[in-house]
Amino acid sequence: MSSYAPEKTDLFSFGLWTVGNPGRDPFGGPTRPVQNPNHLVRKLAECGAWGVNLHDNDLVPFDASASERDSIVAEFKATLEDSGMVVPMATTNLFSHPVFKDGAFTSNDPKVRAFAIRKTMDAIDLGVELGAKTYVFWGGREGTEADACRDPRTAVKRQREAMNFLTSYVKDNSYDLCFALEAKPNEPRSDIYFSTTGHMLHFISTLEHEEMVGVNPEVAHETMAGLSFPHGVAQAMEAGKLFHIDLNSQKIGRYDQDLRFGSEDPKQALLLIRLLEGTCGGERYSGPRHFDAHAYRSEDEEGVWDFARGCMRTYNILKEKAQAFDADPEVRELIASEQDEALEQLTRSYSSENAAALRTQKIDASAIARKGLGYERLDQLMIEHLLGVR
Ligand code: GLT
Ligand code: MN
Ligand code: MN
Repeated sequence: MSSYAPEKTDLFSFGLWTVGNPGRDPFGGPTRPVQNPNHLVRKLAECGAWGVNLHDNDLVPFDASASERDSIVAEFKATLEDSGMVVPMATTNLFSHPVFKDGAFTSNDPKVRAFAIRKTMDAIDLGVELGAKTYVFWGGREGTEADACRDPRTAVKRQREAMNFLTSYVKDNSYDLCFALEAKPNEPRSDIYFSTTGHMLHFISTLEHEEMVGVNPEVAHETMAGLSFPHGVAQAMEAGKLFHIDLNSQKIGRYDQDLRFGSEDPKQALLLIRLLEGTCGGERYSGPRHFDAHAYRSEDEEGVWDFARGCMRTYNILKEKAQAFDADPEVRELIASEQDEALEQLTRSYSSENAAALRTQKIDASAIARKGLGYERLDQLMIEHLLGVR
């Protein structure tokens, strides 16, 4: 059995905003001091993480002058260098400043939309300067309470215009950067546009440079919507669009909890890791394993590092369990599907001959229906692997 200690090759990353979360919630102020980004990077390196992600304003304050920006960035680059950490992903804060109270790219005010695009251009420059290869878009404020304020189709068009402008900006600057769109159904808005990964996948297919744009699904966000996270991720993978992933944990029907990875949903987390690590077949996901989560509000700084180590350790424990589950001969036997090459040939693609031949096939629906599938046994095996008795 391995020690489950994180290795650089695990590609574990955390946002500055995750381990830097001071424990604020809508009903109470911070319970921990705000930490310096350079300190967070050094501590993440000590914990065994590989990468650190950031919003523009996690590092450079909203109102910093150009020279302040440059000296902050220079110090941060030196810290990355010293600690051996990388910045795989960057993003823009388009939600904290009150100017974005009614959205950024979808706001009704053209000045707000222009400001959002300009802020994102600057933040893309910053991300690229720090080495980021993926740029995340989370439209937290792109939504409504009073839904009559705009035609939702206008919001879709405005979001498309912004994506087309910004992908062209990236190309024009010859940046090696792709975009990953992150969905969320609600919070902080009552209803957020493009509420699930599925909505995003279709939207991407309508963009000018769709090859540059994929998704960044988050466990908590799809779970809030009551959906299966592994199914959403699988659809993104099958479409070649899983460009990034936000790992955390969430109870269904709650506010966005962003809990320590695997803490509430070990079975769903195991199903997810089977996909990401390719233990159930198919291609392995080769991108960053990003933990977009934070420590409980009850914790002090030590608790924050317990939280960060916990995310990575749980991932590696579940990875071992996924490998063992998928290599278990009893599991393999239960999921081995029936083969009937001649029959499958007929339905693989349409022709009038195939359709006619299909009509002549003997298929005994009643006999098939009588046969049990053994899924109770299969699921029990998964539980036994999870509980450590197999
Ligand atoms: C914010 C949000 C996350 C997003 C981040 C990127 S910021 O914390 O809750 O889900 O991924 O903007
Ligand atoms: Mn997220
Ligand atoms: Mn979240």
